[in-house]
Amino acid sequence: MFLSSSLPVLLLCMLTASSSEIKISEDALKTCSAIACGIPGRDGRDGPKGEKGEPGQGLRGLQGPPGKMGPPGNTGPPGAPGIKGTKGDRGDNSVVEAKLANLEAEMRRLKSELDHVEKLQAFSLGKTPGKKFYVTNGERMPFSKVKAQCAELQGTVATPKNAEENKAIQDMAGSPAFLGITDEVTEGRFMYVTGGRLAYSNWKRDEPNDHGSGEDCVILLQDGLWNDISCSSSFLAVCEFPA
Ligand code: MAN
Ligand code: CA
Ligand code: CA
Repeated sequence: MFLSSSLPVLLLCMLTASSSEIKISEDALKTCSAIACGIPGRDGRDGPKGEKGEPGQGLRGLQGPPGKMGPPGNTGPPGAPGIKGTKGDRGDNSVVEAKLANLEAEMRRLKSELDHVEKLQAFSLGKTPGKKFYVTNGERMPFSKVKAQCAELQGTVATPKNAEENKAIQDMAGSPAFLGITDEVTEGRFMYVTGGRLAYSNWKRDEPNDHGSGEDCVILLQDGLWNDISCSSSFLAVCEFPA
């Protein structure tokens, strides 16, 4: 405002000064009246703040050291299941095969030992190939117990089917022994306990007589003859085994 109103006066003052110099000389100022030239007033109020300038061209400082580690974050949700793995290879059979080889070797050793024991037993029993053989534990017991003992040994009660077998039992027993023969099913009809009617007998004179309260079992006396006797009486246990 000031500049626009005082500019013609100022230009006039300048034209009266030296033409070679574009400046307001002291003389020009002295020749101008105070009203025509004017005296500059006081400074006006500050204008509004300008817009932020562009960043300066100076060097940037070096990057500082990394800050301290922050606290751990919350646990995230479970991930999706992984893909199915490939099929594993077959297990190692070497341990099983080694155990099997040991078992087979042990079985061969046991078979050999059994063969040896069987030969010793046959020799000690006077066993003859193709002939039945008989064993006794030397004990006396009721007939039911003799049957049970022989069955436990997978044998049967000694049962002579001919004179030769009767003699073989007589020789090895040495004392009265039960035979595997009874008339328990039908009185007076003697049968083999293994089944079948009697095919051979060697009764003593006047036997069987079913004496007293009854006699349904049979014993081989020391002389090789037979007598019917009470099954609850105790006599030698002799078992028979096939040839
Ligand atoms: C006598 C005879 C036999 C009978 C026995 C019983 O020896 O009568 O027939 O079996 O006694 O002890
Ligand atoms: Ca009888
Ligand atoms: Ca009798």
